[in-house]
Amino acid sequence: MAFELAPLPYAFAALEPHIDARTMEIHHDKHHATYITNLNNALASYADLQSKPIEDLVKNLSTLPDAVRTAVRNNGGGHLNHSVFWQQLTPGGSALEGGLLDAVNSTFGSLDNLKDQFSKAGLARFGSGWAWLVLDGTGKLAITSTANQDNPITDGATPILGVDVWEHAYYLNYQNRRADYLKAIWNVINWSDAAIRFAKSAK
Ligand code: MN3
Repeated sequence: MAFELAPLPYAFAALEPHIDARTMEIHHDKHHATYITNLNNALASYADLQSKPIEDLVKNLSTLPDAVRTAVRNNGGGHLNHSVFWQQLTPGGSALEGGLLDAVNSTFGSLDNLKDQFSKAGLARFGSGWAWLVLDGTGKLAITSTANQDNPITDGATPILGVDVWEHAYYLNYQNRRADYLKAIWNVINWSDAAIRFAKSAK
């Protein structure tokens, strides 16, 4: 039971003009696919690990055999992060409503303030990584970022929204302008997906 690449839930061009079709095609069909290939290669002789959900592997990195821990951290993290990221984007975006909206207003004052802090976290991430809205260990919303393909679940937080800030996520359209990508992406954020993750995890 090797890990497999699920199809994108929309067409490559569906997020234009905010994210271009060529970027989505390369990002999904090449970058994400390569993380899965490398993960499967690393776990080729670990049938027990291949059968576990990817969240479990990334959450429990410290329990993995030394020989595969780094490969799971990088390539398993890449598989998990992108599997979620595709779900968190949707053509035209979707509205922030319900319990997550209330929690955002309570914690950040407004959605605009959240966007501002989130963008700052993404811009401050030197090199490659991700910006996140998470539920921290105490059940409070917080904004953070991680390097490379690290996922907040490894440190006990629950990701609610994650945005890829690797150059491969935006370079064809935005070149060095990560700030413009982080401004545009709010047009295609699927808050409904984030709200479901919040509802499952909020205490
Ligand atoms: Mn990526």
